[in-house]
Amino acid sequence: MAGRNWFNELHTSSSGILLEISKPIAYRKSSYQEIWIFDNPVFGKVLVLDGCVMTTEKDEFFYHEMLAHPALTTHPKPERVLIIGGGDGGTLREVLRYPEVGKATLVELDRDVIDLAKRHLPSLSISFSDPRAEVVIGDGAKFVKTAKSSYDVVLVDSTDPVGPAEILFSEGFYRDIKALIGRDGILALQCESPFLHMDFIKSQKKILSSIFGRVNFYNAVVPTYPGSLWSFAFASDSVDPLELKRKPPEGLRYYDEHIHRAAFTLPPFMRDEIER
Ligand code: AG3
Repeated sequence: MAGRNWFNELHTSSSGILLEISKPIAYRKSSYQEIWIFDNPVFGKVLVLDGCVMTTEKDEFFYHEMLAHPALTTHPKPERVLIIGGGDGGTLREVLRYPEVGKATLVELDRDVIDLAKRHLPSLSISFSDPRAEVVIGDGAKFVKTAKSSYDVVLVDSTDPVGPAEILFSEGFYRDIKALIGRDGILALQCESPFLHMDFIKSQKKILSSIFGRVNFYNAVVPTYPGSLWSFAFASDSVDPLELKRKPPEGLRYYDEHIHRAAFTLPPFMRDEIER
């Protein structure tokens, strides 16, 4: 270990993740946060915001495929998609795999995240050049309050629910989204770790259930995230999350029809907490 450089992120007061920095790639203090990209021999380039690992080149597909595809395979006609956050571009790339999607609008608070992703994370940011992609630099919570268009699917690809992202897990924000997607729309969001943040997940279930007719959770493994098992919420009024309306696109590496079903099957420790 000596003579080598290490990054660590604490996930609890007494555990966390340790990654070697084989090469620093970029550092920027933006108006909102500290953005850091470094190289690691196992995970490739690692994107860190305010000390938290957001994604890595090698394991990003677990998360981005699982945030996007469950909603996109189950919506009857996903033509317009709204992504809140997601400045690295990974979720946008997954959304635009569907020819049905005519327009994907991504609302990111921090233009520096997009700028650095375009420079240093091309495998994630590749779809910013797609003509169907529209980028809005701004506050996602304000955007949904004043948006004029409606959407079929809304995906919230946020940081942890602290600081600027806290509002993206609030009742008011979800109500504004509900008004934009109507009865047939789907909201999917990243919802932290069932192993470490069960109370948070339960509180989200309560808030979402007061607004949407059907609220389900599903899980995926994300090797670099706290607790390794990550949850997502799936909310709508009319869509059955287990009824696939189309085949997933070719070339995915984590998601398929079988993973879809498996992901919505919650392990007992989580199911007991959530269904109580
Ligand atoms: N959004 C969820 C990251 C949460 C990780 N938390 C942490 N490391 N403390 C990721 C955005 C990627 N597009």
